[in-house]
Amino acid sequence: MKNFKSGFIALVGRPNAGKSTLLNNLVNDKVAIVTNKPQTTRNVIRGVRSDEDSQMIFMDTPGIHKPKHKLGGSMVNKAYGSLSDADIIYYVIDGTQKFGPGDRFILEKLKTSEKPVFLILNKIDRFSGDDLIELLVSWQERFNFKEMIPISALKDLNVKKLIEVTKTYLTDDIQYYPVEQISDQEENFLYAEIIREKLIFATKEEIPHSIAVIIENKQVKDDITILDAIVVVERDSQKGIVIGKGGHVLKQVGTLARRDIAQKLNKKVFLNLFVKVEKDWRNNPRKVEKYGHIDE
Ligand SMILES: Nc1nc2c(ncn2[C@@H]2O[C@H](COP(=O)(O)OP(=O)(O)OP(=O)(O)O)[C@@H](O)[C@H]2O)c(=O)[nH]1
Ligand SMILES: [Mg+2]
Repeated sequence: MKNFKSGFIALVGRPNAGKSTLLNNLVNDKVAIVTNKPQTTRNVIRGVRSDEDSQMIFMDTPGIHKPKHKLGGSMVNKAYGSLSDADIIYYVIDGTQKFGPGDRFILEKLKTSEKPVFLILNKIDRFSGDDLIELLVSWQERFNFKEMIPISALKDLNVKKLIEVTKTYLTDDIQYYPVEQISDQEENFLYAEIIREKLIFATKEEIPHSIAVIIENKQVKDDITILDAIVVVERDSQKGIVIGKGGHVLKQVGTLARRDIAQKLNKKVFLNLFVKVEKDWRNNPRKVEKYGHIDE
C-alpha cells in the first residue's frame, strides 16, 4: 500500500478525564466502559481505527492516581507501561478541573519520555471560548506539548481534527491488525466489563471500587448464549447492597447488562449473576491478578 502509515497512541491522564469516552469515539464503537466515577478503567484496552491509508492503535489506560491498594498500584503500572509501547502520547485532561498535584506528577513522568505528547483538553462543551484560550495559555507554560487540541469526546467536538493531526505524526508502515478488528479484548473480558459498568452505576462510595467481575462459564446453545458471571465484593455488607432488597439491584444490573451483551452478540443472552465475598481482595496480589484480569 502506498503511503500507508500506522502507529500506537497511549491515552493517559487522571481518573475521570474522559479517556475511555475518547477511545470509544475514536473507534466509533463502545469498546471501553465509561462511568461518572473515577478509576473505572483497570486494564489497557486497545482500540483500532483503520482507514484506506492509515491504522491507529489507541491504548486506553487506567487513570493515574496515588494507589491505596495493590489493585491501584497494578492499574497505575499498566498506564506507565503503555507509555513505553506508544509512539505518541495523548495527555487527556478534564478542562473543568483545576490543575493539581496529580497533573504535576504526570507531567514529571511525561518529561522523562522522548515521544511527542499532545495535550487533549477534553470537556470543552462545559465552558466558554474565552475560558478556553486562558486555559490553553496556562497549559502551554507547563510542558512542551507538540500539539494542544481542545475537544469534547462526549459531544464529538473537534475529534476529527485530532485524528487528522495525529495522522501526520504516524511513522510506521505496518498494518498491525486486520481492518475489521476494532479491539484486542477477549469476549469474556468485555462481557465482564459491561456487567461491572452497570454495577458501578448501581452502587456508591467504596463499593464501585471493590467490585470485580469474571465470567465463570459460557455455553452456546443454538442461538442462545448462557453466561455465568461472578461478582466479587470485599465484605458481607457489600454483598447485601449489591444484591439489594429482594434481589432488586442485581436484577436491574442483570437486565441492563444482558441487553448490552445481546446487542454486541446479536444473539439471545441468558445471564446468571452470582455474588461472592473475597475479603480485602484488592490487597492480595494473587486475587488482584485473577479478578483484575491481569493476564488476559
Ligand atoms: N461534559 C462532558 N463529559 C464528558 C466528556 N468526556 C467524558 N465525559 C464524562 O466524564 C466521565 C468520565 O469519563 P470516562 O471516559 O470514564 O473517563 P476516564 O478518563 O476513562 O476515567 P478512568 O477510567 O476512571 O480513568 C463520564 O461521566 C463521561 O460521560 C466530554 O467531552 N464532556
Ligand atoms: Mg476509563
